[in-house]
Amino acid sequence: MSCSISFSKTLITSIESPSSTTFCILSSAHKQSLSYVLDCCVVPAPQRKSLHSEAAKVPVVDLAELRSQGSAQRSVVIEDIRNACQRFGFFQIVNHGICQSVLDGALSSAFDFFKLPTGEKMKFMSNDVRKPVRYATTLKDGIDKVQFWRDLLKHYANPLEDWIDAWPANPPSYREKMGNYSTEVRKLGLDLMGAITEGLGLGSTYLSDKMDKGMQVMAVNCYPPCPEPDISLGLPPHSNYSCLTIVLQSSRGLEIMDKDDGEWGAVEQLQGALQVHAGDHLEVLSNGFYKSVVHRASLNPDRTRISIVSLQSLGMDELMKPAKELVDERHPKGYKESSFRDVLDFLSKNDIGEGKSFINTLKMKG
Ligand SMILES: O=C(O)CCC(=O)C(=O)O
Ligand SMILES: [Fe+2]
Repeated sequence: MSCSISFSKTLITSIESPSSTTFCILSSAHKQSLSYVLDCCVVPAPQRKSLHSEAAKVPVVDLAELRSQGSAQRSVVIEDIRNACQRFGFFQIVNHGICQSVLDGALSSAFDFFKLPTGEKMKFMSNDVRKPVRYATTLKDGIDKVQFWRDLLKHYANPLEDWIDAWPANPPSYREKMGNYSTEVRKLGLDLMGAITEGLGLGSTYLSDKMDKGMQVMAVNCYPPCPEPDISLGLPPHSNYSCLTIVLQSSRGLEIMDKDDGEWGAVEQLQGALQVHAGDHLEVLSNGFYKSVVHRASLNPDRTRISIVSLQSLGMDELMKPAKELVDERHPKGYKESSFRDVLDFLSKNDIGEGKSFINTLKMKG
């Protein structure tokens, strides 16, 4: 989309879309300076976060033994992951092997990027979900009916050498620090996918080649402090389209929906831990044995929150389908096959803020 951008001297930058309608760009600095939430950011009452959401009782999996092939403890970790995926589609991990300095480096480079002047960030601004590097101030600027209280920097990361030169060169250490984290978290994601396919009875190398060559998308979210966190949201309820998502956050803010009773629960912050989401393509692979976790980002009045989301999937045109080993008379094939490109087509045509979900388009009627 080509937009003509005009920088007003007011708090809110306006941008003209091809249909010539002017809309607001509320970048993180703009949002931070507001003492109330603009009408365009008020989410409809049914979507708002619950005033007193209970803590979600999600498992914490200790990965220390994951890398010791053949040990009894490794089987316990595999079983813990299987149970967590089946019950919640979500878990936290400790002893994941990524040093604190790499985690801190990624978070500080993200904070520094969002502190840059709006004009610098706007160089990457686009609503084209197919762009390998893109900046936005909600989901899709000028298109979303409700604007979400977040800024986003999204970039592809695998193979790193193909993409890193297109990442922001400002702040100067961004590429190095985010690159280090992307490399580490990708390896961790491959190990976890091995553990997940092993837990499904498919063996640890079932998808390893395809995942190794697959997509890695880093979604770096910045949620500024929000003066009215009860009527606005950082991100609306959705599930992630990837196989696996690993999230590093600076402070708490994620809420997940319990698939059994539909209740929302706030995920506790654990120092040094990472969060793992089962995505839509894992639900497909498992033929519905695992369900992708529905989640949303809530806001707080006091501090900026950063989350760095690593989405890992098969390659752009590689089809994900239910594993044939998991399809039988009692468990008929429940999902159509689809690729990452199909996900992008879906995202370009649909508004997840309106509750549209990719996985629902794949479900086969029994
Ligand atoms: O901020 C978070 O914890 C969640 C972000 C998220 O759901 C996403 O980027 O898909
Ligand atoms: Fe998400």
